[in-house]
Amino acid sequence: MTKSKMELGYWGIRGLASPLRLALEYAGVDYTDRRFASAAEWHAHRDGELAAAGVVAFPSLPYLVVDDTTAVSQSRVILRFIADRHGFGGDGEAERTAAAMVQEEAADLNAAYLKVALAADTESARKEQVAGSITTHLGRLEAFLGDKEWIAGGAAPTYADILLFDVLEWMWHLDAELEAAYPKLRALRKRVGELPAIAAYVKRTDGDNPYLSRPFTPFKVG
Ligand SMILES: N[C@@H](CCC(=O)N[C@@H](CS)C(=O)NCC(=O)O)C(=O)O
Repeated sequence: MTKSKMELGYWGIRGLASPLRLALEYAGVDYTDRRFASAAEWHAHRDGELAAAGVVAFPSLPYLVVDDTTAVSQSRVILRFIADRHGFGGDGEAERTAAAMVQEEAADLNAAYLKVALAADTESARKEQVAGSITTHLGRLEAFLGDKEWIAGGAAPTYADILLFDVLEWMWHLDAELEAAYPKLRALRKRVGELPAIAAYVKRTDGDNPYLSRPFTPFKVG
C-alpha cells in the first residue's frame, strides 16, 4: 500500500489543531505540520495553491489535505477523519457514539472556557464563572468516565481520550484547582500521556514539528 501524503494547516499555536496533531502522532503517520505565521501568508495559500487544488469545500484553519485529492476542514470532523482512518474512532456503535458525545461535551467545555478566559476580568468573576459552567461539564465527563480505562468504554483509546488529554490541560491552566478536583480525568490524562507516541511527542522540542507545550490562554485575568 502506498503511503498517504498529509498536510495539516493551522497557525503556529495549539488552538484547534492541538488534538489533531496529537491524533496524527498517535496514528504514527508522516505529515507536514504547516504553521502559518500571518493572515497574509494563510490567505495567499488559501487563494493560491489550495484553491487551485480544487478540493477544499470549506477553506478554514485547521485543514487537512490528503494526497492532494481529499481535503477536510472543521476541526471536529478532521479529528474523527484521522481516527476513523487509523482505527481509533471507536469499535462498534456504542463506543463510537460515546466518543462522539464526549467530543461534543468537550466542545461545550471549550466554549465555556473561552467565555471565562476572555470575559472574566476579576479573580472572583473567574472563580464564579468556572464554578457555574466549566465544573458542570467536567463533572459530567468525570462521571461518564467512572471506572472505565478509556472514556468511550472500549479496550483501547479513542480520539475522545486524545482530545481530553489536550482539553484538560487548558482547564488546569485556567484554574489549577480543577486538576485535583477530578481525579479520574486526571488519571485518564496520565494514561494518555504514557502512550508511547504521545509521550515522545510532548517531549519533542525541536525538528519540524515541535510540541507546543503551553496552551495559548487569552486570559483577561492573571
Ligand atoms: N468551526 C471551525 C472554526 C475554524 C476557525 O474559526 N478557525 C480560525 C482559527 S481558530 C481561523 O483563523 N480560521 C482562518 C479562516 O477561517 O480563514 C473549526 O472547528 O475548524
